[in-house]
Amino acid sequence: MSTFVSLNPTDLSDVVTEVPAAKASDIVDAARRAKEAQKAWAKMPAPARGRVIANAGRLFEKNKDTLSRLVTREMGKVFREAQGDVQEVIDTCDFFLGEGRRLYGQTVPSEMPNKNLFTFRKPVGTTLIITAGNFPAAVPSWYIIPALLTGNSVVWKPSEYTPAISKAMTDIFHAAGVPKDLLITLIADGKETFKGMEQALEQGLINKVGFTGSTEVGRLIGSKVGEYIQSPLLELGGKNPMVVMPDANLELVLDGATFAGFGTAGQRCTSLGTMWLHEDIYDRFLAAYASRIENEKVGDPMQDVLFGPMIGEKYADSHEHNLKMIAGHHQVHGSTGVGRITASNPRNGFVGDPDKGVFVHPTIVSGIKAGDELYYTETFGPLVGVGKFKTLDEAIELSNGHGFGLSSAIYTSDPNSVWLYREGVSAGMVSINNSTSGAEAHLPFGGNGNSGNGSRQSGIWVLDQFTSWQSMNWDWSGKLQKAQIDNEEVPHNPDFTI
Ligand code: UN1
Repeated sequence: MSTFVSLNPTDLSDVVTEVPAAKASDIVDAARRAKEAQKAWAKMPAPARGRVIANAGRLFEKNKDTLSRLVTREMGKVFREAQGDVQEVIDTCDFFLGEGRRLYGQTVPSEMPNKNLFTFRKPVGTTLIITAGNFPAAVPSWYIIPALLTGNSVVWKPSEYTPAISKAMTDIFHAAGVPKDLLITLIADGKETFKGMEQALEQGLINKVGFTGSTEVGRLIGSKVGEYIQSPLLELGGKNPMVVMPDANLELVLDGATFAGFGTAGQRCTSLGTMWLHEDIYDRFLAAYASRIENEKVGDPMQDVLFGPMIGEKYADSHEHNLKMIAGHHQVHGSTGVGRITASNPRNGFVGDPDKGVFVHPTIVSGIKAGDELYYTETFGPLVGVGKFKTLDEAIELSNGHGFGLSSAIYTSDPNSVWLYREGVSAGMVSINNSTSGAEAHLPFGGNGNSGNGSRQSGIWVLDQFTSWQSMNWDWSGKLQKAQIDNEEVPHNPDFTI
């Protein structure tokens, strides 16, 4: 039997867990069981489902410290961020436990007497949720919690890099009262997952696919799901811009760009892609940013560091590959080397032993221009581009021209720039004087263009992903009243003038 072994990326000799690798047929079986389990769950009153979500929230709170430690151990983000990852699960439970008592439909007036119109939300059915390793707790919860609350079942395929975290999460949901077959978690590779998804769709076992990951895979999933007349929930890549106007508070920008670019080792879909600095502050800010990043601590994620290891070897390899996009007209800043941090390619002030884990140098690449490969490629690692602009119009064009549209930020003290940027930028999310990353759990989360198909997660907006509207009309007049045809005209004088 083949298995997945997950290793601690801070210390590769620490085996976190080993789990069986699921096959396509396991995914189909799971979807069949989940479809069966959904029937009774959908009949349960929504407020009762809300109570189950409340139980889950309490259990996540009780287990926050243990789960956060596991997040740091298995995935490598610094402990403070791991706590944030788990807190976002709790926040999502807080939001949706009350939704069980709302899930509002509408009463709508009819054009006929003695007739009433209504709308109801109906669960879509069985969902297949495929998530990435960078937010192993928060992002899955953005799918699982609203999907369950609205009466659906879930087959969850988490990242192969975080099986222990996803098992712990699943156990918590089950302990909270979620029936076993209503949430089934399987670890499979991409190929088997895709095959399983296709077969489950073919057999009518799945009604919604949710996917967080690369644009490339999102495109494959989107086209396949489209063949079955379904629209997936897609949360894909980003090349998130941060525009700095000359009137910005540069101390604030420094903090924002440090966290946005290098928090989670740049492995957030909301991580900073390219900073666009107004020409008047370009040299000054670039020097300050380079020196800040040079002096930040990198290393053991349980210590006080800016960032820890990459999620795993694959992510470090892809970072090294991305470094090849650095061209002759670029300059490199931010560390004592580029690529892997090792004893022979050291980082000043590294915390811990770099040779034990998967660590890479932070890299700032200045001189970015619109035509560069680095301008339009998502890098998903501690690599930040810096470029220059003259006018706000130009900054807006640079913010949009790569075709992604997830997160964006502008730093300015001028409200006119704020409103013009908000209107002009194509991203689904805009931060004003704040990092591109760190979205709150109850605002719509998602992107446009290469970042997504316009679907949104979180808050009330995700309800439209996991429910479909059913309209009902009830004619109690005792006769057939034909809409648009049998309507009474109110007598009036069309020629009247005063
Ligand atoms: C992701 O990287 O897929 O806004 C999600 C943020 C986090 C979520 C990131 N709350 O940075």
